[in-house]
Formats: sequence, structure tokens, C-alpha cells
Amino acid sequence: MHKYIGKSMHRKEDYRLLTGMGMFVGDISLTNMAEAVFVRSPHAHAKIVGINIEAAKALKGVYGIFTAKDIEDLKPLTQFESHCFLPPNLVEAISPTINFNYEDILAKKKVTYVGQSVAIVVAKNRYIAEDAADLVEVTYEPLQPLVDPYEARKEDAILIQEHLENNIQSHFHVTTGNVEQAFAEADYIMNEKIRTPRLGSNPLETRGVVAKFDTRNQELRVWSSSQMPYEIRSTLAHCLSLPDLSIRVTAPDVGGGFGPKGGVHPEEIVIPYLAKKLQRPIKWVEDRMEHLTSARQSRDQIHDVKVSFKQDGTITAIKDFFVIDSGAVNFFALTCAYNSAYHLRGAYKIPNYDSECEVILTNKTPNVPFRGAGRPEVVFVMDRIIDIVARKLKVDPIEIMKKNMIQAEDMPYDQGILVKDGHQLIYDSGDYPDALRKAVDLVDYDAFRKEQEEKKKEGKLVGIGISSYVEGTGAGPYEGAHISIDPSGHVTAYLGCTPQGQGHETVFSQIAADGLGVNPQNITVRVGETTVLPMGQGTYASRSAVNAGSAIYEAALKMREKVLKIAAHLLKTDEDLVIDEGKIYAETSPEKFVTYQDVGRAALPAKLGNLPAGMEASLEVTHYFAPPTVTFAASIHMAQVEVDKETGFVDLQKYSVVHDCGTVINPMIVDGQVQGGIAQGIGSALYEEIVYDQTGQLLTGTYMDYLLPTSMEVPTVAKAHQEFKSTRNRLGIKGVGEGGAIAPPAAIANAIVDALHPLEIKTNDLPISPNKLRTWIKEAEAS
Ligand code: MCN
Repeated sequence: MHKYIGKSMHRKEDYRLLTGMGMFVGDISLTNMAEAVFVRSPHAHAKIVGINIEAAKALKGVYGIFTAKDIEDLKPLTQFESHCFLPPNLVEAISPTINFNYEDILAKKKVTYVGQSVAIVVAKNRYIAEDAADLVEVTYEPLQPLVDPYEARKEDAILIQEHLENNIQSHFHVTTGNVEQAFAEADYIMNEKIRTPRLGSNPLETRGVVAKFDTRNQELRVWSSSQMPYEIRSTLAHCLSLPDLSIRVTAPDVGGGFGPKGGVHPEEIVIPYLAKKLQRPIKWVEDRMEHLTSARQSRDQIHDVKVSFKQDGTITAIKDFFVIDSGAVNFFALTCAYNSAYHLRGAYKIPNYDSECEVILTNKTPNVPFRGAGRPEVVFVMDRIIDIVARKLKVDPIEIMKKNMIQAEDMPYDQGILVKDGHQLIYDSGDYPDALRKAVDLVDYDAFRKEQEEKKKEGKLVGIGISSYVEGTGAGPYEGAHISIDPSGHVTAYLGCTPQGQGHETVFSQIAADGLGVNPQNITVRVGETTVLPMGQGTYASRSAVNAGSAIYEAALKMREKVLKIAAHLLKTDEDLVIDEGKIYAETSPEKFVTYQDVGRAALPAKLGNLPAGMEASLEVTHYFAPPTVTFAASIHMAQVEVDKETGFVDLQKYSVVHDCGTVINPMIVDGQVQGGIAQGIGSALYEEIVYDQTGQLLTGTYMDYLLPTSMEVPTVAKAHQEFKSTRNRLGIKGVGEGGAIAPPAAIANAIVDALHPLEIKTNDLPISPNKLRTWIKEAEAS
């Protein structure tokens, strides 16, 4: 029985963050620090004919202007190769083609998207750097831009990456059962085109890097607003030919990341490189327009699906061909693509499944994972299918969900294909029909249906939409924790994860507190730092609770054993001991106790300490946890909307969620994660889209054009939890960080269809803007 795991403890980090005492990259100021500004491409596709830096260099206060030829001693980024690794059995199963591609740290011969870095100016301050950047003259020879992935995939299309044979960066095919036979035997077949557009992740804090070379220690010191400081360290070590441990990377407070602050960006290489070269600290902080243009973007999938089903609502087969518009570079190989393929069927039993994907290069900003990473796109596909099947058969969508859902007794359930780590796709635990029942109760579904009829008589069109997802969370390969107890008895834990707002300092102190038997206030959790723990991964893929949580728990249990041995020695007892709130005693004599401070002092070396014979001094434990494979979280989302048929305006009135993330460490934080994710999901359902024109110019470079939901558009979410423990880690944890963002598009899109019923519209193209919806309504009315 745990004392702190499962408690809604207030977040330790909030006092500092809410009183303006956080430390973000923008807050860092070092002696003699210069500032940098990038000169970026105004063209989507163009040859670089020449760069004239003379006028810019002449500006007083400019310390240097650098183009590709000035940084030739930097080795190219190998990041992509590390993300490319696929286990041999997966390679055999899906026959992937992956064409290696890369981004120049500064563009060499040509630019491939608007916003690509061409040169960097380092100056005394930002003002001078900005002025100098304006004076850098780059002469371009425009090339044909490729904006439409279907055009880009044609054999005769101009090549975006010239070393490749075509613009299809990767391809794979995954299949199980016999789709063609199921099609032949089906009562109904339907074909749908379903699209999720390109999105930005829009963290409150844009990207930023500060770097300094410490000549005394010969240490390269880097601060970056990153989700993966260890990956920055290893990439820098490679590119600059330095030992890994001579580089210290810190992600200080990070104001949101959501995926695109993962991986390594060219700016994170060139700023440290120049800080070393110029022997001067350098700072670069991205401005908002630069962020909207150059920071990596996401989603952008188009699915062509063919579905077969029976008169009774059983879906017998799905065949999906989908393209992902990866932009000019695809850094993460099959991450989103294969996530999409293996998540599409979600909570449903569909024995015949065939999915083929092409990742296509275009002249747009590179596309990387963003909260959900390939799942929101396919949950939108799957639950639009459920809704379309239901409408075709004239039954309630809930009946089709029930008909096709995996049952509790089917667990562990084998979906017949492989996960990206090469393990069989087997759901470990959960009860999806029970979640659906709970959701139906939460919204009082039957009462809503009656109210819907009443409102219709008043001319008000309200509707309800449902979506469900199953998400593989807690991806490996590993995460570490180091726990240290000092002579004052205070516990300090270092973790490889790197939060951007998730509350890790709180939740991991809760876990360590239960492992060690101390109060969480006596534990300091340090994150976002590559010192102490020599290896780590970072925070992405809803993985920290599972991996770092398990690592810190196992480390705490190992430490507990040593603490108990020292305490027994100090208490001169052979009895079993109890630890509670930092006091250690035998159950028979609680008045005779030692504290963590006593144990901490006893662990000092030699005569200063007091250890059992043969025991090593110091209280230090490191543990690395490697999960066997991902663990499957699940959820049901229900959206209630009112639609104004005249204006196409959608009012999202209520939103409800039933959620399973296994053992909940901190319910308040989990609720916050779900609520935050839903806000982003609402944005992608109704408002957000990155738009490029035919020449590859970005049309949504400000928040006047890229519409984000505000608190006014995000209702408070009604939530209910299930706790089906993961069978893949000792604490039974599943991840939650991305979940909220996955299902809103389908739930809202289905609710809109429901509100307009019996008018037959299809909401297969996001975002469902008033303009688009009015067009669909008019088309449906005309047909
Ligand atoms: N948690 C819990 N009990 C569980 C599972 C999780 O109490 N059973 C807690 C965790 O301890 C953690 C939080 O919930 O504090 C999220 O946990 P987890 O699902 O492990 O996700 P990560 O911590 O690895 O965070 C990554 C995830 C992702 S992939 C994106 S994208 C995302 C997200 O988290 N980006 C975020 N949530 C975000 N929240 C904020 N504020 N900012 C971002 O950029």
C-alpha cells in the first residue's frame, strides 16, 4: 500500500513558475555574451548563387557572420540514422524503404523550405545582429517548389534531396488476415478520403540556445529549451569531435515542447560550435514568427481507406493507403508513420487489416512528431469510419462501437502485427466496453438524445460524438535514475527525463518517497541535466512516468535495502524494520528509532561514519529501467456541440472523458494533462492549420492567421478514471501525456455530423472551419 502514489499533491514546481522565478533559456545572461540571429531562406526551393556579407560585416558590433563554407569542419548531423533503427523482425514484416536524408546545419548549395537557415550573424546584442542579418545579401536562383505530396511523389518530379532517386523518403506495408477475401464476402464496401492537416505545436516558450565554452575545464556548456538534452550532447560530441562527457547540456525550465522540441535542431549545433570557436558565450532565442516558420511542424496525413462491413455492423476489413507530407527532411524515419499504422484499429477487433504508407518530401518545413505522434490522425480515420458505418446502417454509433470492441476477457489481446520495437502488438490490460459504459453514464446519453429531440423542435441543432483510442505508451529503450542521500539525510534524485510542464519534480518525488519511506518534501528531483546520470533519453512518447517512474522506484528500493541494513546496525537489532516519514524502527519498539540523517552520517567513509563491517561508504544508487515493450493506455472521449447551420459556427458545449493510464501517480496532474491535451485536440478539430501557397510560401506566419483555441473555446472536461494496471512495469503505470490530444478531432467531427442529422454531411477534412462546414452543408442540401 502506497502513501504518496495516488495522491493529488500540489506541484512543487508551481511556486517558482507562477511567481516568475522559473529559469528559462531567455533568462540566462552570461558575461561577454553575444547574441545570434539567423538569416533564413525566403524561398521554398532555390539554388544559392552567392552570399555577400560585406555590408553586414562592416556594421559596428558584429563579431562574425558565418555561412556553410565557414563551418565545414562540423560533421553532418547523424541524428536521423539513430531514429532509423528498426529491429530485423519488423524489417522482415513491413519491408520498409528508408532513404537517408539530412538537413545542412546551414544551407550549402540550395534551400529546400522557407525559413531554412542560410547564415548566422553573431553580434554584441540582438539589435545589431538583427540589423546585420538584414544586410546579408543572398542571391538565389528559384527552382520549382513542390508543395503537393501527390505531385512530389511523381516519377518525373524535381528532386528535393538531390542524392535520392525520388521524393518518396520512406515506404512500408503492414498486413494481417486476408483483406481481399473479406472484401469479397462483405455486405457493404465503402471508400473514404480522410485528412488531418499540418499543425504547429505552439509552445508558450519558443526555442532557444545559450552556449559557452569553459576553457578552464575544457567543457562545452549548453542550455537549450529541449525535450532531449542527452541527444543534443551525443550529437554535439559527434559533430564537434568531442568526448560526450566534456559536454554538459541543461534543459532549464522549458515552457512547453509537445514533440517538436525533441530531437536535435541545426541551431543547437551551430550555436555551441561558434561559442567554442569565438571563445565567447552566445545566445539565440527564436522569435515567434521564426518559430511559426522554421520550428518543425507536424501531422499532415491523407488516408485513402477502403472498409468492408456486414449488415449487423461488424467491420470485417480495412485497407488503408496513406501519405505523410514530411516537408523537406524527414528526421524521424517511421516514427509517426508506423505509429499510425499500428494504432489505427485502436479498441476494435478488425481481423483483416492492410496498411501502406509513403512518407513524401515536399518544400515545406520538416515534419516531426507532435503530441500523439501519428495517433490523432488514425483515430480520426477509425472513428469517422465507425460513424459512417453507423449512419449507413441507420443505428446509433455506440452500437457499432460495441459490436466491434475488444472485450475485457480478450485481454491480453494480440492485434496480429508488430510494434515498432519489434514486439508483438499485444494490449496488456484494459476494459474498453466498460469505459464506453462509463462514458455513456457520464454524459447521460439517453437523456441527451431526448434533449436533442426537444432542442430540434426549438430550431437548435445539438449533437454528440464519440471517439476512443488505445495508445502504446512508455516507449523504451530505457530511462535512468540516480538517488543520493547526503549526511543531512536529504534525498536528491537525478533523472534522465526532461519535463516541459508535466510536473516531474512532484510525481517522481512521490514515487521515491514511497520507495524510501520518506516525505516527498525531503526529496529534491533534478531533471533536464546531463551531469550525474551519464545516460538518459528525455521526455516524449508519454514515456517518463513508465520509464523514469520505474527507474526511480527500483533505485529507491535498492537504496532502501542499504538504509535498512545501516539502521539495523545503528539500532543493534536483528528485527524487521519499518520506515515511515524518514524514521526507521522495529515495529515492536517504535520509540527507539534512527532517522535518515543518522543513516546519512553513518554512511560517511572511514572513522567519520558507522557502517556494518564490509559495507561500502556513501549512499548512492543508480538504476536503469528498460521496459519489455510499450504498455497500452486507453480512453473514450465524448463531445457535445451545437451547430449554427447559417454561419457554420460550432459551439463545443461539453466534453467528457473516461481514461485508463494504469496506476495513477498524481490524479491532479493526470487530469491536467488530459485537459491540456484536449485543448490541443480541440484546436486541431476546429481551428488550426498551417497553410502554404502553391509556391511554398507560408500563409499562416502569425497568430492572426494560425488560429489557436483560447480558454473560451475549451470547456472544463468531465473526467472518470479506470485503473487497469500495466503488466509491463512493477508499479502498473501507463502513460497519459499525449492522450488528451488524440481523440477530440474524431469526437467533435462526429458530434457535428450528429447535430446536422438527417442532413448527410461528411466531416473528413480538418479543421472543421465555419467556411468548410457551410460548404458541406450547402452541398448536402443540394444533393
Ligand atoms: N502521470 C501520472 N500517472 C500516470 C501517468 C502519468 O501521474 N499513470 C503523470 C506523470 O508523472 C507526468 C505526467 O503525468 O507528470 C505525464 O506523464 P507521461 O504520460 O509519462 O508523459 P511524459 O512525462 O513523458 O511527458 C511527455 C508527454 C508528451 S509526449 C507530450 S507531447 C506532452 C505531454 O507529455 N507535452 C507537454 N504533456 C505536456 N504537458 C505540458 N505542460 N507541456 C508539454 O510540452
